[in-house]
Amino acid sequence: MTKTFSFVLNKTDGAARTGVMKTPRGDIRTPAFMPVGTAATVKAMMPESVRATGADILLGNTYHLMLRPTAERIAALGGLHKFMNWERPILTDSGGFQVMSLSGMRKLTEEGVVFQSHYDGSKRNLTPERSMEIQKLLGSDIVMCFDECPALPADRKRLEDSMDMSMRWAKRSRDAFGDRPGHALFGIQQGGLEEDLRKRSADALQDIGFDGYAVGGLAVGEGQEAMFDCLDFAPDQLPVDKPRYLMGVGKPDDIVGAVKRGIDMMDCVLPSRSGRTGQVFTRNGVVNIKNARHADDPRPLDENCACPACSNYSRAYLHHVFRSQEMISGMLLTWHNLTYFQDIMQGMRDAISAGTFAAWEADFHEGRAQGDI
Ligand code: PRF
Ligand code: ZN
Repeated sequence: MTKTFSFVLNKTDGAARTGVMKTPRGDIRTPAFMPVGTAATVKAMMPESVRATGADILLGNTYHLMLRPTAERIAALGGLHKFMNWERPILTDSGGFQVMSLSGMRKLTEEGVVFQSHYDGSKRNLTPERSMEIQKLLGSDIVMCFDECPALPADRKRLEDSMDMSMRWAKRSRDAFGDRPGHALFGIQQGGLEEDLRKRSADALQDIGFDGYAVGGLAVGEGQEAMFDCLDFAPDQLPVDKPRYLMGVGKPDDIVGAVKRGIDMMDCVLPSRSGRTGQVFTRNGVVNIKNARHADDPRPLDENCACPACSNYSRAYLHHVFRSQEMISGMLLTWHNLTYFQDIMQGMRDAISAGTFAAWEADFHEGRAQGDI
């Protein structure tokens, strides 16, 4: 097993890429989808079940874990992997994005951000240096720089100032991270939808030097078309030989469109969160299991899915347990959704390897209903 972090690009097909990130905790096949395990759990799933869906890596959150149970407590208990019983790689987000979307009162300065915990209202502080310290205490394999992500639309001056500050924070993150063999530090590109700002950000990050590069600041209100327009140039501004991570994306068609444009990894709460709200993603479109028309339906959710929900239960049963608010509902639907997302990733990896990505993509879009099925 490797002692350092590395990325091997195996094959490209158009702009789409397939390869593998090697880490001391195991390989991550790309394109990769990372299930979100915010509070040291992928909600409703045992870690071995998450693995069974095909996940090579999970995402954890600095923001939530620093507040509860605290990074120091997790470190004292042997680190996040041991704490949550997931021995494979973990990527942690750096906290700034979650502060902006979740915390109460917050104040942003050059130094960092002061905010109120959304759990108990207590006053907290996060800086690039503290974020690096927390992610080290957690034992994260892929550490994210501390950045600021403005919501879109935003005016150009705001995007530019924010991007410049994120680049200064990227340098401070790099300096604070130091040299940690086997652990990777990823920079985060910002700059909204502006091509020249994205380019300046990409160049600033490459001057500092990172093990991988994220495209941040997308999927924040701009819509799919604008996001794809940005992804038509943003990944190309980043190094070819390093992984590219699109943060917080997305729906199945967002993921496919991002991979088509040269993205290697993504994360999103959608498959797990939707599993708990009864929204099911399938090859044919979205199924809302709470809909009364499933009440007598003996068919599985998706005949082509090998997950436990589809192998062993009818839509009628899944409808019943959802309506009855039984815990197995969230468990089965999350398992299905995560399986479907991982099946898409495997399909894309295979197609890129075979040089048939365009045909795979056409097949993916064919017959998908826009509304509920
Ligand atoms: N920065 C960080 N985390 C993020 C984002 C970002 O821009 C996004 C944007 N979609 C999701 N998560 N640090
Ligand atoms: Zn299934």
